[in-house]
Amino acid sequence: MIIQWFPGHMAKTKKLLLENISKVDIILEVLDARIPLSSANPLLGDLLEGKLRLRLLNKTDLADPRATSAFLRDLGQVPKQETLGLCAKDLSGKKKIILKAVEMARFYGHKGRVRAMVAGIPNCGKSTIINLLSGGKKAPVGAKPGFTKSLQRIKVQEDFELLDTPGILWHKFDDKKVGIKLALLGSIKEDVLDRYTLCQYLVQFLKVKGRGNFEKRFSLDLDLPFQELMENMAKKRGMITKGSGVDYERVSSMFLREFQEGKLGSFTLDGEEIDSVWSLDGEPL
Ligand SMILES: Nc1nc2c(ncn2[C@@H]2O[C@H](COP(=O)(O)OP(=O)(O)OP(=O)(O)O)[C@@H](O)[C@H]2O)c(=O)[nH]1
Ligand SMILES: [Mg+2]
Repeated sequence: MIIQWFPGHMAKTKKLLLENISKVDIILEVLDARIPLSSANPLLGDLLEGKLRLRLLNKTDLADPRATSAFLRDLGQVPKQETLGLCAKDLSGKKKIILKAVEMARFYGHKGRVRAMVAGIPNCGKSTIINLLSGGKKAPVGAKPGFTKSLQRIKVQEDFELLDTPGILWHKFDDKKVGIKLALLGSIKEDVLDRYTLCQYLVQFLKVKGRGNFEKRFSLDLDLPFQELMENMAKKRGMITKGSGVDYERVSSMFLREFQEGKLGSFTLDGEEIDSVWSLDGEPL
């Protein structure tokens, strides 16, 4: 498995991020509720230097609710940091975020309008959250990682304003398990990891967590030898042709997409409980 990263890009991203951090009072750090640990950037704390930080566990609609509650409880126990669960597609999130951000700022003595910016790794929902807060169409939303480009301030209400441009955080790539989880959820550019192999890891995961949903959806036994399983999925979805046979690339993409969109259930991929039953060490079977 190859995971690539480009140091030049990272240095530029970091400089921009530092510039924008200096313009705000609070950072809204977006995490994917399905991978609250793997979608966090451990270097962000050093860059923030005591700045207020509101962590938003986004996409809770796609995560295991029990795991989300546990993460919300455990992540919020730090001074100057709070954590909120959120589905950015749900309009009620707007009020929750602003209330909490203003409350934190007031608690720490900030008197004027609270200036905020959204930050997070690719595809965690930054643009969707900016749109939710601004109520406008200024920040483009896209399904592919790395979509956001643009910059301005949006006055959301008298006591709260937001930078239109999110801070892009880079992934922590030193841990192979983190890389696999990020790729499974579509947070790493698709061509970085081989999708067929990713599906092998996904099958391993579903065997311990989501067998029922999968077997019902595809009417297939998850214990079939992997290649046979993929072949059968391809047949069911018409991704097989007489001339060229099974289109493994297409069936892999479909499988991953359905998992990412929650069609196979609501799952959390981080945490001791899942780590103890889903081994990402070594090559997939
Ligand atoms: N189900 C669900 N989907 C969400 C949620 N938030 C965002 N999405 C979807 O996740 C995908 C990525 O969202 P974006 O807002 O574009 O993410 P981003 O962080 O701006 O991504 P980049 O600009 O690529 O870094 C889109 O397809 C959104 O519709 C959520 O709370 N629940
Ligand atoms: Mg974006």
